[in-house]
Amino acid sequence: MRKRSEYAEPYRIKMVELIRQTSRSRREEVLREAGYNVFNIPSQEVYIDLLTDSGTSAMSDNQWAGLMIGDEAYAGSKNFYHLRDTVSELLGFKYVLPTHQGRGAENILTTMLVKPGDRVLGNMHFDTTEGHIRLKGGEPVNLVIKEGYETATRHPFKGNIDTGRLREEIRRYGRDRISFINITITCNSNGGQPVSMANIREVSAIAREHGIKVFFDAARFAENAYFIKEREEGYANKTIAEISREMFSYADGCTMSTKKDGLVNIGGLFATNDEALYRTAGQWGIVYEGFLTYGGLAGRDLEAMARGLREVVDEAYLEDRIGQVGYLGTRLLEEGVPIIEPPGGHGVYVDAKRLLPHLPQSAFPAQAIVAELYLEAGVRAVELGTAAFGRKDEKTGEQVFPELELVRLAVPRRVYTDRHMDVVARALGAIAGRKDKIRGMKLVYEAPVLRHFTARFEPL
Ligand code: P71
Repeated sequence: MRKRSEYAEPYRIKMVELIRQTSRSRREEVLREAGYNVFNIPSQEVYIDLLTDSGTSAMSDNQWAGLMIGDEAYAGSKNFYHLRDTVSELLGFKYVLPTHQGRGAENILTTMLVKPGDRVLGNMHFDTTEGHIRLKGGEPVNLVIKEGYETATRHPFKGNIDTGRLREEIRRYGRDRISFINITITCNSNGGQPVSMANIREVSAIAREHGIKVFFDAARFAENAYFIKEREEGYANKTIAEISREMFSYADGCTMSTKKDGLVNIGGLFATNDEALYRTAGQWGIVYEGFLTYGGLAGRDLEAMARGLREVVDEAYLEDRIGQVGYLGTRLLEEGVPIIEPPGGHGVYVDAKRLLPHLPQSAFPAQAIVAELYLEAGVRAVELGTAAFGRKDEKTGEQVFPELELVRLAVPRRVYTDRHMDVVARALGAIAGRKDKIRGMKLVYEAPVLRHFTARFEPL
C-alpha cells in the first residue's frame, strides 16, 4: 500500500463552493436554538460538514454532463437501461429496481419478507433498516464478531458475522422464524468496517444449507471491495470490479443507497437475479416509489448514478478516498483522541466512552461531544450512540443502551482536503484537552422511531 504522501488526488478541481467559519458566540446561539441537535442546524451555519457521507459527494464533470441527457419518459427511459446494464455488469444482478434512496429499497424488501415475530439476522443493521424491520413487526438481530464491539482492537474485518452465533440463532429459532440474512458492507454502525470475502462466503453457505436468503445492504460495496483487495489473501491482483462481482455472487440480492458509493446526491436501488422476487418487489415499488423504470427519480438522476457506479470502482479513486479517512484517523490519534481502530472506509468514529469515561451513557456522552465540536470549530459530526440506537424497552419501559457510544466524522467523497481534516483533528484535540469540564446532555423531546433526527436536548 502506498503512503498518502507519495501521491496526490486523482482529480483536479473545476468548481468550488464557498464556506465560512462563524464566531463562537454565533455558534452558541445557533446550537441553543437547534435544541443541541445538529440535524436542526442550517448548513450555512456549518464550516466543515461531516454529518454524513450520504448524498454529499462531489459529482464529476462526466456525471454532470450525464444530467443533460436525462430521458424523462415515464416508462423505459434510456437512462434506466444504462443503469440496469451497469448494475448487471458490476454486481451481476439482472433485475434492477431504482428507488428514491436506500430506505425505499429497504421498505420494499422488508414489506415482502418480514412477518410479525420474524427475526432478521445480520452483522449490524443500520438504523433505517432496523426501523423498517421493527415497523413490520420483526426483530433485527446483530451478530457481528466480538472484535466488532471492541473499539481499540485492530482486526482487519470487524464487520464480519460471528458464524458460530449465526448457526446458534438458526438452531434456536428455526429457519421459518428467520426472514433473511442482511450483511451490511461495509458495516456502518461499528465504524464502516469491512466484511471479508471468506466471511461472506461462509455465511452464504450456511444460509443455503438452511434455505435462508442472503441480501447485502450494499451502500458502500466498493469501499468493502477495496479493503478485501488490501487485506485479504488472494485478492491483491484482482480489480475492484472483479472483487465486487465475487462478493455479490454470494447474495440473493441487495438494497443499496447509491448516495454513498453511487457518488450521487440522491438515489437507491434493489437488485436481484430472482425473477419472482423482482416481480413482487416491482409491485411494492410501484406503490411506494414510482414506476419500475424510475422509482422516484428523474431520468437524469439515473444517468448520474450509472456513471457514478463506474467511477467508484476505480482503484486510484478508492486509494485516495480511503487514504484520506485513514489520514484523519492518524491525526486524531496524534491528538490523543480515542477512535475505532483501524478507521473504516467512510469516516472516523470517536469512542465517546473512552473520551469521556466520567459520563454515564444516560448523559448522552457522544451527543455532548457532537455539541462541543460544533462550538469549537463549526464542525458538524453525528451521534451514533444512545440517541441513535438507545430505546425504551417495549415490555419494561426501561432505557436500553447500545454497546457502542460513538461520534462519527463521516467524510464526503471528493469534497474536502487534508487541511480540512487537520482543522477537525485540532478541534477534537482541544476538546480532549479539557474533557473533564464536559457535562452531559438531557433528552427533552423524542419521536417514537428514529428519534435522533428530531430529538431536542439540554445541557446538564
Ligand atoms: C449515513 C446514512 C444516512 C443517515 C442515516 C441516519 C442518520 C444520518 C444519516 C444511510 C444508510 C446506510 C446503510 C448502511 C442504508 C442506509 C439508508 N446512511 N444502509 O450513514 O448507511 O440509505 O439514507 O439512502 O435512505 O449517514 P438512505
